[in-house]
Amino acid sequence: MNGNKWWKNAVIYQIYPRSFADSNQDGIGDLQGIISRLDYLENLGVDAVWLSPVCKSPQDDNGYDISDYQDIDPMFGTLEDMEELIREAGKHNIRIIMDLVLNHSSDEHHWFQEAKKSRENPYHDYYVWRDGVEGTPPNNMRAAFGGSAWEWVPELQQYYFHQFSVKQPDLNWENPKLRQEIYDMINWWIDKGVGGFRLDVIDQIAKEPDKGITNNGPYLHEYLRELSRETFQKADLVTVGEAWGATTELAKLYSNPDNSELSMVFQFEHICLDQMEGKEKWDLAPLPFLKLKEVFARWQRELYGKGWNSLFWNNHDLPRIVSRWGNDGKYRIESAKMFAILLHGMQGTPYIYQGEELGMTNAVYEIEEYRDIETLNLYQERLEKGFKKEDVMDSIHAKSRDNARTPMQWDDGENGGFTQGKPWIKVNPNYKEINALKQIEDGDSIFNCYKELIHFRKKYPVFIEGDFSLLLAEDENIFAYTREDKDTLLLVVCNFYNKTVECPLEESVASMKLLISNYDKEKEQMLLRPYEARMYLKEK
Ligand code: TEU
Ligand code: CA
Repeated sequence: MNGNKWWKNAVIYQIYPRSFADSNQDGIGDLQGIISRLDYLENLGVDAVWLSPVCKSPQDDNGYDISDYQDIDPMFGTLEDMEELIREAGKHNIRIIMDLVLNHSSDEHHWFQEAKKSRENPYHDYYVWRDGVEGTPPNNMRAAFGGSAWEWVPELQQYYFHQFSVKQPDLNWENPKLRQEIYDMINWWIDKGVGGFRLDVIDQIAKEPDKGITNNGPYLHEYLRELSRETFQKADLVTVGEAWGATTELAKLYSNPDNSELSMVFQFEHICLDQMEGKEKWDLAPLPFLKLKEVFARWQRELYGKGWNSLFWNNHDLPRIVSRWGNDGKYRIESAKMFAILLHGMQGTPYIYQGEELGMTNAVYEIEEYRDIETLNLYQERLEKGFKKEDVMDSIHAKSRDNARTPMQWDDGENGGFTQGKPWIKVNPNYKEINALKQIEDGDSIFNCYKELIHFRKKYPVFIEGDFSLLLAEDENIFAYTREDKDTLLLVVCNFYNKTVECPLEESVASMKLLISNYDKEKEQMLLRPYEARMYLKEK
């Protein structure tokens, strides 16, 4: 049972290794760089670190194309460095969570190299092949990074299926031998002492391309239960699946308290709200605020006692929240703290993406400065379709994955202290203003706000098990809710916008103590300044 699992009161920090800290000045972050920053992570107070993929990879999709699941890419270090990281992190009470990319491998993985030798090769069936004729793919399914999802291999007179880039052929989960190899590999990592796994696009492993099915295939939960039984359940791990297609109903299966599948999933209902309906993320639309509140409240309510939520605003695929829905100009500090307070009061396991705790912002670059395969392909594709360059750049500035991937800003030295070499992607020029060193020393910084929130989550059990109620559901500016258990009441009140608003909760807060806020603590009347956020507590 998932009753008192450690990850229920944990806060998890995501590292994008190539952009975190560079130890050997080749311009790319690495494992020794992470080891050198463990004190920083311990100071922040996080319990675990999820590393985006560090396994061997030709880096077509920055490591989400793995060519050897049991080795480390030389760009990041060695297997010994990884073992050292697990050990050293352990000394700081930090567990290491690895990113498992199980929907596809790299085309340079030896399985695929074998698979394309002949139809009779024992590895052929590890991938998804269909017969056909050149120029006429089996159907018109599209890959996430542009183009057809089918790639022709003349030697075999067959197409293989890839939901992402051509260099990321989909694995065939129908094959029991492939599944067994995956379990053996996972158990090998468990034996090395990892604390858990994040499972990349896990809802896409049970695809059925002949029926046009990508996610939520009919055998998905059967595969997950087998995977969990053969691996995760043998150890006290946290597992979080990336599931763009999750609904609350599905999330109750994934995160069933009987521990039969995973600990929790990342779901993206809130994340997808600011795009035009039925269109792509690049087709920008204003955030529907009432809907945002409804989505959070529904996930909080429906998973209560029946599953477990993950809580996040950011990851390596998403724009920076302070630029996206906050204010990265005059109210950057206030709005960054507002997002922190709003999220950390909810039920679930919070994930902080590197730099979020500093209020790092989006990058607004020329196209030449972008590195992400998704962004670069999109740019070409839209220009060819006749979109105006300015419009395409607006979309990229708003939504490019590289917004999250610019180097971590450690101090105001060269390249923000990330590297003394040439960084693989341009450092955001605002590093002189926004950096870790400056914020650690400043008691009022965003960093210290996160630190306090993490501390409160560990101090008061109401954060973990308290029941959630949304307040002022129809209010156009304020996001307010309570959490309640038999001993404690917690109240979170946030002004989501850049204006002063009156808050009709004067009576509710009268007997409560202000735990944390993002403005001068003295002002007690219920007039909320731009992006003002307050968290109150009452012991009953
Ligand atoms: O992302 C899954 C995914 O669907 C993304 O392509 C997402 O849709 C996109 O970034 C938002 O536009 C995961 C990883 O997080 C991502 O980094 C990988 O590129 C992708 O899987 C393939 O492994
Ligand atoms: Ca390096």
